[in-house]
Amino acid sequence: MARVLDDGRLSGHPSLMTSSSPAEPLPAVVTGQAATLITVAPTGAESDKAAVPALPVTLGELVGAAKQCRAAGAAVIHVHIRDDQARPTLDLARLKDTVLALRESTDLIVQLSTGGAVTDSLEDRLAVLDAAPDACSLTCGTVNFGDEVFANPWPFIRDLYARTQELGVVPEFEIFDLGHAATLHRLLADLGAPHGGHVHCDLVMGVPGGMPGDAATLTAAVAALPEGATWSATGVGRATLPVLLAALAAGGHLRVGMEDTTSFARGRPVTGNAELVERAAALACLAQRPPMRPDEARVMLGVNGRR
Ligand code: KMH
Ligand code: ZN
Repeated sequence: MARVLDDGRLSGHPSLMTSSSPAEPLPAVVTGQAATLITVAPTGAESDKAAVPALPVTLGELVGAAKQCRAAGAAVIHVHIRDDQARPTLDLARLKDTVLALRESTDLIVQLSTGGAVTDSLEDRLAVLDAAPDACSLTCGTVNFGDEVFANPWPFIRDLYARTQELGVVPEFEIFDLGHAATLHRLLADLGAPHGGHVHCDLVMGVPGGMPGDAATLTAAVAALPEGATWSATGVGRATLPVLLAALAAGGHLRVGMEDTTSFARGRPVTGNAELVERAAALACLAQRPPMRPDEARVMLGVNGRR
């Protein structure tokens, strides 16, 4: 298995060693190349464990996936949790236990989802921040979500953002559509900079009802972001690879994981989150932008030390 070493080098994957060194790519810190932040979204709220047995749904499975993904090159974990029946839940005690367990077993930045499932109440989604994660997702508008609606009304976005500022949680602004970028500008103009002072966005592309996952749309979305913002991109389902490649080409960062795709290739189910991170890390190394370590990501994102 290819692994990203602590200094950013890729080991164990000779076919992907393409830098000036014949053996291994030099770390970004030596070459001065920009590094690639890789976020893993291992679970999500949509896939069914019975249909996707490799989906991590218990705390043990989640921690195991987190460790493997860290070794493969991830620096951030975007977390949704499940109950004992593997159904999505926002149970606060479980969320707190999850944050602690991930902190104890990895140095990943722990980003809790405030999006939850489309059936979750706005109140429960707001309360996620009480689990004291390092970071959280913050979706910047309502979007059709397949046959459902992922509701993010403006007053909720405002309240959630104000609460991140109060509690010192770093938000990642989720952009499912171009109008969400306009809402992000409005939010920053109304309430000021996020905790940590840096704006980081994730373009979620290819959701049925949101923006499509192609290079032209990615370019337009990036142009609509606030100046100085960094961004990653996520392609859902068959948009996974086009978005990953377009994001690398455009200088962006990456989010991958079984929340977004359960197929590694046509007809070949994903066997675990680590192989998605491994593929992203290998492509980032090919692009001579090796994976960023969590400590480097903390600096970029303005995430403080452990609380
Ligand atoms: N599960 C989706 C309805 C987020 O995590 O912030 C929303 C979602 C976004 O996954
Ligand atoms: Zn999510």
